[in-house]
Amino acid sequence: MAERCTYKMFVSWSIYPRILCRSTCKGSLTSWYPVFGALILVLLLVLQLSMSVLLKTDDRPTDNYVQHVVRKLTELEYANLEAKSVSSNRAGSNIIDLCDAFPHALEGKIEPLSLLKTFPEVRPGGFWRPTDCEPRHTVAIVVPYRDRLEHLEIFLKYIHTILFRQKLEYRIFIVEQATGCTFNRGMLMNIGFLEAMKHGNFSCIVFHDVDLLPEMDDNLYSCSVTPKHMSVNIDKFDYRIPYDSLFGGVVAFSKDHFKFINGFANRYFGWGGEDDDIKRRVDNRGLTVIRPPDSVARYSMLKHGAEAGNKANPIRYFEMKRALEVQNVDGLSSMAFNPNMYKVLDTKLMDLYTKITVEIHKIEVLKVLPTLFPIRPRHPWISSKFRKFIAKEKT
Ligand code: UD2
Ligand code: MN
Repeated sequence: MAERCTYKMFVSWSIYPRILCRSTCKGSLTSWYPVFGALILVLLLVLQLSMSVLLKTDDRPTDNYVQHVVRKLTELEYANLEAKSVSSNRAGSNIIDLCDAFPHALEGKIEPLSLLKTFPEVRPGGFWRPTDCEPRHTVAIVVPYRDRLEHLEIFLKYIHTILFRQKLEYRIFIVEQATGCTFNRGMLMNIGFLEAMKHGNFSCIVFHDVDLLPEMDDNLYSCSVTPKHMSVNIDKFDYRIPYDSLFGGVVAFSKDHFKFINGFANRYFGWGGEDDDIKRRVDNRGLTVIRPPDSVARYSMLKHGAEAGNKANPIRYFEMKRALEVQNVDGLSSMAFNPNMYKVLDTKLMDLYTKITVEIHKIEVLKVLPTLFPIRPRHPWISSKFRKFIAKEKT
């Protein structure tokens, strides 16, 4: 009888309302309290365990771990490249080893301004390749430039040290825009790309602002399987990315990917827009952007103000709206279609770089594109100043 009562009580407590149990086996419920207590404790324990597994709050991989994974992945990537290049490079009898994917000379953090020195080993035109091993990458560094001599001098002395340590075959191209037309960073990059290809068969191109100095020598100036944004964390922005889709500063593209997206847009005159536009081009072609780990992608920006010849482009937001629509028209394709868009005035082999001076012809650049404002806007919110600007753009 006692057993039946206990059984009934257990079933009733767990399934039926407690009042039912009280009516059948009054008085013996208290003897089960320790068991219920234990059950509740076990339940709480299980709940806590499953929550910690689901939320994973305290076992996120460390930055070092992420770096390690990225490096392993990159090594795998390099191993594939190695298999290809070994067959082509080692046909002769003078076999030397491929340079390490992560050369031993890399130290991590460097003090930008402590490195300035001269480089007798760099060949005229800013060309260098290691002699003790076969370089894995052939890189063109393309820098858009006008009237920032102070920055250029610091940049050149500094960047060579890092590129030596990384055992790259490289050449630096400074693409200088002649006076007379608003600065056009995107188009200078395209010109740099086309001109660099005349000087060598570069498989990788790093597009680089002149005022950015890498703080870590293991931020590799080589290309990856997808386009790479290298200047993620800059001192000027407290080493935090201002917005997630940022793609300005320093970016690396394989030659094929750069052609695949049709290069930079040429239609951005003045400051801004061209960097967000190229990010849209990359996304539109289904390419993902990779970034080195936060602790590696660190840069210092040399101080500067806004230049008179590079005022903020007032129509950049309008232009960005049609970024995808004109992707195939505006870029490397239009430069091949209309060779009058620019003129190379001079190519000089300087001690530490190749200097390409170009003249950009704005009217020719815009000529190949559909008019941005086909109907003259009559909305009351458009100021007369802006109306005049649009009218000028149309001519
Ligand atoms: C941001 C971007 C830059 C570019 C620009 C908008 C980052 C870190 N930087 O830079 O990549 O998208 O906005 O156009 O995201 N330059 C000259 N002479 C001039 C003007 C410009 O040489 O008179 C060159 C130089 O290489 C310079 C670069 O163009 O570093 C970008 O111009 P900026 O430094 O004035 O623009 P900033 O720092 O706002
Ligand atoms: Mn800058």
